[in-house]
Amino acid sequence: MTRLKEDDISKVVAGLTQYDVELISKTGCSLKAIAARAAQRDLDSSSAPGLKIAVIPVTSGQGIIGGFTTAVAGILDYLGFDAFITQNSDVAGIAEAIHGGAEVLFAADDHKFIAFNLKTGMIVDNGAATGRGYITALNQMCCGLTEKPVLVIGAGPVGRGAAGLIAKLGGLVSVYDIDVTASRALVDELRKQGQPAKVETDLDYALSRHQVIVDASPAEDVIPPRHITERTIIAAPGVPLGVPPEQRRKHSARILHDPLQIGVATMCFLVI
Ligand code: 2YC
Repeated sequence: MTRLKEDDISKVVAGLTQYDVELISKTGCSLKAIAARAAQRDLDSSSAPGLKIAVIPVTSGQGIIGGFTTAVAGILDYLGFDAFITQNSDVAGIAEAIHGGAEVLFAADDHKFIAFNLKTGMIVDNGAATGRGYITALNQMCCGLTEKPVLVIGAGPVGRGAAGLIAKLGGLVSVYDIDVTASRALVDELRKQGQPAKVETDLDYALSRHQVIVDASPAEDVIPPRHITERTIIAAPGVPLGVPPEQRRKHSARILHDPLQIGVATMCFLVI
C-alpha cells in the first residue's frame, strides 16, 4: 500500500466517533463489529482481561511518520484494548514492549505492517487484514455479495485479500491490474480454489460494467466521474482514494474509505 503522510492520519483519533457514526450509517455495523466479524471473533474479545498491546515506532527506511503510532494506538484504545506506544523505537522498542508486559506488538516499516502475538506466535499482515475488513464492510453495504459482479482494481496484497473473500461470499470477481500478469495470477489462484473470476484488461470498459468496485490500487483518480452513478458502491482501502474530491463529497454515502481504521481494527481481532 502507499506510504501514509502525516496529513492522512493527523485527524484519525479525534475523528473516530464521527467516523464510526458514518460507518454505521453505511454498513449497519460499528468499526468494532466489522473487525470482529471480519476476524470471525465475537465482539467482546476486546475485553480480554489484562491483554496489553504495544505499538512500536520503527525508524528504518524512510523513517517514522508523525502520528502513525498515535493513530494505531488510538484506534486500538477506541476498540477497548489496553494499548501503549513504546518510548523506544526499533529493537529497543520491542524489548521495552516485552518488559512492559505486552502480549501483542504492532509495528510497521516501509514494506510491512504487522501485528504479532507473542503468546500464540500468530502474525497478521495489514494488507490481508485490510482486504478482509473492507470486504466484510462492503458485504454489509451491498446487503450480501452473492451473485453480484465486483470489480477489484489492483492485485496487490489488499486486492488479493479482498478478491479471495469476495469470491468466498459468492461475489463474481473481475480483476484489473495495470500489470496484467498480476491480475492473471490472482484470477488463476481463485479459479484453482474453484471460485469464478475474470481478468479485465480494459479498465474503462470494466468500470462501465460494474457498480460494485474495490479500489485497491495506489493510483490517484483511478475511477473517473463518468463511471460513478447513484448506484455505484466503492470500497477504497488506504491512500490515495481513487475518486476525485467532487465525486467523493457527492457520493460519500456509498464510498467506504479510511487511511488506517478498518485495517488496524481487523488486524487486532485477527491477532488476539
Ligand atoms: O512511524 C513509523 O513507525 C513508520 N515506520 C511507519 C511506516 C508505515 C509505512 N506504511 C504505510 O504508510 C502504509 C500503512 C498504512 C500500511 C501499509 N502501508
